[in-house]
Amino acid sequence: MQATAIAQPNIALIKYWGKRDAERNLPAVGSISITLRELYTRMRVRFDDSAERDSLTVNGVPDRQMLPRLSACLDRVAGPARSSARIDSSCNFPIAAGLASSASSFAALTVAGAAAAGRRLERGALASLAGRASGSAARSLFGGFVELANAGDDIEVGTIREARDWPLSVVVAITESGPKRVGSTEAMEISRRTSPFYASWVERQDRDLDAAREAIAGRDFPGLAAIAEHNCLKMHSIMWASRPPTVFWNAATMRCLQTVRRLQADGVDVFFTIDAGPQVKAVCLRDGISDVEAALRATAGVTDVATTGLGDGARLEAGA
Ligand code: 2P0
Repeated sequence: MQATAIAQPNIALIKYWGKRDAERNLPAVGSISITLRELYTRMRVRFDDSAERDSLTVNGVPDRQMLPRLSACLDRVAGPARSSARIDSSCNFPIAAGLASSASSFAALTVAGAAAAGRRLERGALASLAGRASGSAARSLFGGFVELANAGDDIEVGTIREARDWPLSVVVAITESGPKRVGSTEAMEISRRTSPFYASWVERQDRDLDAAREAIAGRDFPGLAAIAEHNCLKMHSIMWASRPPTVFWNAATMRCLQTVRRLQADGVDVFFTIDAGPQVKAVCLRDGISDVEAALRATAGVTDVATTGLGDGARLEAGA
C-alpha cells in the first residue's frame, strides 16, 4: 500500500508545444528530450483507508494547490475506487519555474502510485498515464535521449540513445526563482488559438524531429545545436506572437543567450535551450563544462548555476 519513486526532469531539445486533444492531454507534435541526472523529485504514496481524503506535502509543507492534479493522476493509475492517499513529495530544485518540475513529479507519482496499488505496468503504459497528467512527464519515464511520438489515440515513448553513448552535460542558469506567471497548459492553449505561427509550427515539427534524430544518431554536436536552438526560438516566437503574448524571458535570459553566442565564437561546443520559464539551459560536452559554468555565473542577473549529466528514467526507490 506504500511505495516511493524517484524521477528526474527532462529538457526537450525538440519541444512539445500545443495539444491535439486537451481532454486526453495528447500533444499536437512529437518531441525529443534528454533526461537529467542530478535534479530529482522523490514521491512517496501511501494508500490509507482511514484517511478521509488525499493529502499532499511538498518538501514537508502541506500543499493544497497541486493536490487536485495529483489526485486525478492517482485515479487514473490506481482506479477511481482507490483508498485516499497520503502523498509526500520532495524536490531538490525550484518548483514551477521552467525546470520541468511537473515532468519529474508526475513521472515519480505514476511509478509510486502504480506500485502502491499493486499494479504491474510496462514502462510504456506508465508513460501514457504520466502523459495524461503532464505531457512532458511521459518522457521522464525513460533515460538518456528520449522521443515521444503520437501513435493513434495514444503516445509512444522510448529511449532512442542511451546516456552513456553520448554523455552530454547541461548547465542550468537560474535567472529567477519564483513560480512562473502563466502555466504551460494555459500558454499552449493561447498559442494554439491565437498565434499566426502555430499551424506552421505543427506542420514543420517532423522535419525538426528527423534532423535531431539524425544528429543524435551520429553524435553530431553542431547539427544538434543548430536544430535545437532553431526549434526553441520557434516555440518562443509562437508565444510572442500570440494574443495576449506570452513572454517567459527576462533581461538575464537574453544576456545568457549572448553568453552562449560568445562561448560558441570562442570555439566551445555549447548550445542553449529555454522552456516555459526564464531559465537558460546550456547543453555542452564534458570538456566545456567549466568554461560554460564560469561564463554563465559571470552573466549579470544569473542567481545560480546547476550542472548535471544525463540520467535514467523514473524508478522505484530501492528498499522503499
Ligand atoms: C517540453 N514544455 O517539451 C515543453 C517545452 C515547456 C516548453 O512540456 O500541459 O507541463 O501539463 O501537458 O508538460 C511543459 O509543459 O504541459 C512542456 P502539460 P507540461 O518540455
